[in-house]
Amino acid sequence: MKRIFSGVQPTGTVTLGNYIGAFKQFTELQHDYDCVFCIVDQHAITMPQDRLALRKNIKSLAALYLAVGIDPEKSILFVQSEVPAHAQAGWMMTCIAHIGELERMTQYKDKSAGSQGVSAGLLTYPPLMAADILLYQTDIVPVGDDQKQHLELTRDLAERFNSRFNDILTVPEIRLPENGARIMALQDPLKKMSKSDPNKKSTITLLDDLKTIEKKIKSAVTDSGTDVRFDKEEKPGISNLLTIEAALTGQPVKELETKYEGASYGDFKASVAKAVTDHLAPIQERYHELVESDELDRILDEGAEKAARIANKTLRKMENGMGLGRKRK
Ligand code: ATP
Ligand code: LTN
Repeated sequence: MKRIFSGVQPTGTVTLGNYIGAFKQFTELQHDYDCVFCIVDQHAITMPQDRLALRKNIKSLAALYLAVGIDPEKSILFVQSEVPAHAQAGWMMTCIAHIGELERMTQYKDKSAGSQGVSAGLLTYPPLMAADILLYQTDIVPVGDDQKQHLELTRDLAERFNSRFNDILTVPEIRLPENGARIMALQDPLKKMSKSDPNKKSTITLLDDLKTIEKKIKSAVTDSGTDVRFDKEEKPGISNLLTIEAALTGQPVKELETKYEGASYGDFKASVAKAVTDHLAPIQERYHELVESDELDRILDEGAEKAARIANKTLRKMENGMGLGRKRK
């Protein structure tokens, strides 16, 4: 079976954007691929984090992976810092990456803009992400659209490593969702919905209570027109809501446009809100059963062991290829 790897940062509660762009794909893919999913806490510390909040977010994210339907019998789920091979391989990839190509990453530019004392880790984040992926000889990486540039760099680094040190690493492909690769902020549909957005009215999190979700959708920014039609240029807000409903119900956008012919924005928003709350209610129920359970710790312990077994094999080959340490039998 081909291998899938993906990671999500424990930087706050998972948003509907993360769900549609990433988690939903994960649950669909796990039936046909050998899947490895990671809670990338070492990526989270590239920005300042409160230690207790980070600990809480790690557990919460693990419970959400399971609540949305990741099956630990089928997929490996683990915490990045619990498998040291990531930091080790991350350093090797950092040493073959060029500063210029890292400075060109838009996520780095966005996150460092205007801040003082930007961590060096924010710049060297993409080689660590490359290591995450390459350690598992990954074939496919399902992510949202914002990770495209990091994936292209991962491919370049893998090819560079292979041409300098032997063909050791699999060069991975990106996989974007057909619908919803970039869910936009509710209060500013020209900006992506993001976990760390300070405007909480812009994001729907998977754990928002259902009444709050309804209110947020009802107050989402739209436009001065009256027709419910998909048009990203003229109607980014309406198009975003149509994308959300289509992704969650599986109904094509075209069909939704027909369904809403003649409907008011108010009716349309109420119906989108219902699609979202119907979808999230059972996920929230499972989450609350899991988050404080011993089962969660057991799954993560086992996940880290299984992940380390795969990762260490590649790590040894990489060290051998580069000439690190003494050759071991
Ligand atoms: P942060 O705000 O801390 O940067 P984030 O919301 O961008 O966080 P990540 O942990 O960086 O979330 O991303 C997890 C996954 O969700 C990635 O695959 C990413 O591409 C995807 N993703 C993030 N935001 C969106 C979005 N608005 N629409 C679709 N997919 C998204
Ligand atoms: N950079 C990603 C998180 C991430 C990731 C990965 C995604 C870290 N390592 C490996 C896919 C594969 C982000 O910010 N969403």
